[in-house]
Amino acid sequence: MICSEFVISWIPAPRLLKDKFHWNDELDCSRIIQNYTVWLEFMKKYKFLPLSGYQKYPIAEMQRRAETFYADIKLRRTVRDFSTESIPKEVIENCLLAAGTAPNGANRQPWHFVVVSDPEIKQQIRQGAEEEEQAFYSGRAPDDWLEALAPLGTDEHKPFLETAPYLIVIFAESYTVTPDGSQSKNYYVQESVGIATGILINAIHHCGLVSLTHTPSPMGFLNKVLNRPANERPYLILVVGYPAPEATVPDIRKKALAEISTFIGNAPEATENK
Ligand code: IYR
Repeated sequence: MICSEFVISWIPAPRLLKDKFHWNDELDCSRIIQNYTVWLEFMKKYKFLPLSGYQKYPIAEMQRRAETFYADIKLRRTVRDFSTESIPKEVIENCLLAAGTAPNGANRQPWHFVVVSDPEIKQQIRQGAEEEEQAFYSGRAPDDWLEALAPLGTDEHKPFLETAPYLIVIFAESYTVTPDGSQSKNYYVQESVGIATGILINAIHHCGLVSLTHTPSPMGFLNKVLNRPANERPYLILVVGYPAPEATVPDIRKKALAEISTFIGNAPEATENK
């Protein structure tokens, strides 16, 4: 027992030991020694680093940051009227680097971002999208869907696909093709790409730009236009730029906290230096 406690506290990431090798505090020394070889092999293969760069804030500061973040992000609006004004490529690059930090399944990072500023390709994307949208709005979409979209004022015309300086076409890698040509499975692909897209939208807003999540359906034409392989599925087109001076947005509201959340339990009051 003493031996087990010693080893468990001495070895980093005891949680991994417990989960992976089913060790627990009640194990005896012989079992630990038996498993220790396995552990050494594991440690040789996988590296762990101390958590660096983590920043803890005093509670008042934490509260202020939460308020400030919300005050800023609630100003984000999905915009459909874009100016043609260009934006620096480095800004897009940094926003993509931010998106690439997203938590994701087994760190497979199953996304690919195609950044389009070429007018000819933008024109082809607009043409492909408008063809699909035409079919959607004039028959494919059920009435209840069209009714739900009515407050947004959308239709089959997508001029922003040509006016906005950048289209970021986001692809989800349903599986990865390794250099030797074999396929390896990706995990939680939709969730992973959704989280990365959320960070990207946030980064773009943070820079003082606007975006539109556009999802022509189906989007298979994007593989052809952008020459992307079969393991990549179009996820959405993020239209990025400045709003047109005359841009308008629909008069819609976000749900209140009580509508979107349920708190269970009375968490003890937060105190400093715990
Ligand atoms: N893809 C179409 C329809 C559309 C669907 C949803 I759900 C929206 O929130 C907005 C639009 C279009 O882009 O017009």
